[in-house]
Parts: sequence; C-alpha cells; structure tokens
Amino acid sequence: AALTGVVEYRNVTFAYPGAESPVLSNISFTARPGQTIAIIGSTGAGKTSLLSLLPRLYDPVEGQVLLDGVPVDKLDRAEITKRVALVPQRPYLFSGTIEHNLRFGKTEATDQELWDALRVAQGESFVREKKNGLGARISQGGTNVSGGQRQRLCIARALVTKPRVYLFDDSFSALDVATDARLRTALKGITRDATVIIVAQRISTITEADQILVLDNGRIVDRGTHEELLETSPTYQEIVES
Ligand code: TTP
Ligand code: MG
Repeated sequence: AALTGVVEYRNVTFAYPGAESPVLSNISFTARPGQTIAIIGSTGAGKTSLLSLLPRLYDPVEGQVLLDGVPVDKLDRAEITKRVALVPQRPYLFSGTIEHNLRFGKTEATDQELWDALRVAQGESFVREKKNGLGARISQGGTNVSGGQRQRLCIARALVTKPRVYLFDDSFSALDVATDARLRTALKGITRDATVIIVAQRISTITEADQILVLDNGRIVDRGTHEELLETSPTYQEIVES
C-alpha cells in the first residue's frame, strides 16, 4: 500500500503508567492526506496526550493507532519518525547553531531547504538579521531567542523533515494573530498533500479545518466543521465565547 500518511485512531483508551484513571477514552477518528484535523478543548482535556500516541511516546491501553493501515506498534520507530513530525507544545532547542537545530534528524537537507522551511515558518527575517545567519548560536534550551522565535524554529525543523503527517501541539499560540495567519497560509501550500493535525487554543487558527474534534475530559464530545459546531455543540460555543 502507498505510504500516504493516513492516520487512524480506533477506540483508543489511554492512561499514564501507574495512573488509575484514563486520560483518553474511546477516541476514534481518521485523518487523511490533504486534510487538516483540529483538536480543541480546555486545559487538561487530553490534547497533548492524544498526539503523543502516534509517535509512540506512549502506547494506548486499549484500541489501536494506525499509520497507513498498520498499527504503529508494528512499525520501526525510525519509520514513524520519517513519516510523522511532532512540533511539541514546549518546543525544545539545544545548544548549537540555528543550522544544527534545524537539521536535527535530517542531515542531508540543503541550505536552500533550510531557508525554504524558515520562510514558511515566518522565521526567515529574524535569522537573516543575525550576524551569522544559519550559523548563529542558540543557547541551551533556546533561552536567547523569544518564545515565538523558538516556536517558529521548531516548526521549520518539522518542515525540513518533509513528513507525511504533521502534528502541531499548540504551535501557534506564541505568535501574534497576523503572523499566525501568514504562517498558516504559507503552511497550506507546503502541506497540501500531507495530513495535518493541529491542537489549538485560538479559534481563528482552526476555523478552516476540515474537521474539528472537541475534546472534553478525555472524550471526543463533538465533531464537525466550525460552522456545524457553532450550530450543534454547546461545548464548542463555550470555547468560542471564552
Ligand atoms: P494533557 O494531555 O497534557 O492535556 P491538554 O494538552 O489538553 O492540556 P493543555 O491545553 O493545558 O496543554 O493532559 C491530560 C491529563 O493527563 C492531565 O490530567 C495531566 C495528565 N498528564 C500526565 O499525567 N502526564 C503527562 O505527561 C501529561 C502530558 C499529562
Ligand atoms: Mg497540551
């Protein structure tokens, strides 16, 4: 079968090791190439936990997570890493140059590919402004760049790997609304054939998603497009109004 990046969660229940109660219950959805699926819900609803199961940071207690029809626990981790890029909620930069940070996991990328990724991630101008450009030093944990710059570098790092599936965990929250909008427009071009799953806080980030999953207390309580949920989902309405 073609490895196009179809993601399927099938009746997934998950509890952290040693925890008594599950943080995710009976989660089912499918995300296909070309689609953007958004996940929204209050803090602690389980959004980060949900994303963590695809790259196998954890495994479900029940149910299955499948990538291109194959349960992820049957795939090589290297194979998953090649096909899936997760931009974590707390993006991490390590001590080294910007280039080192961007090439992380994909050393064969050309400089041009690094700049292309930076352009899409709205990080090109601040890197150009640095005296050493791609060779500029990042301190341990990225403390010498702002939160928004760190987010953009981590988005660029994901783009450099050219994955089939992108997982963005609240990756746009440190950006101002205008940068967020520009970044998502640029991303759309790049990720046209990829599968995109976005966890977001801001409704404006996800109004155009093909499907929005409303997560509450570890369960998908509603799903649909922005327009559909405005009509049908009290939980979604609450989030919109908050
Ligand atoms: P998350 O999955 O982190 O919830 P969230 O991503 O929806 O929240 P936020 O919007 O604030 O990012 O947490 C769900 C539950 O799982 C919560 O009760 C905390 C717990 N949890 C752990 O026990 N260990 C972990 O490593 C994480 C990430 C969460
Ligand atoms: Mg989270």
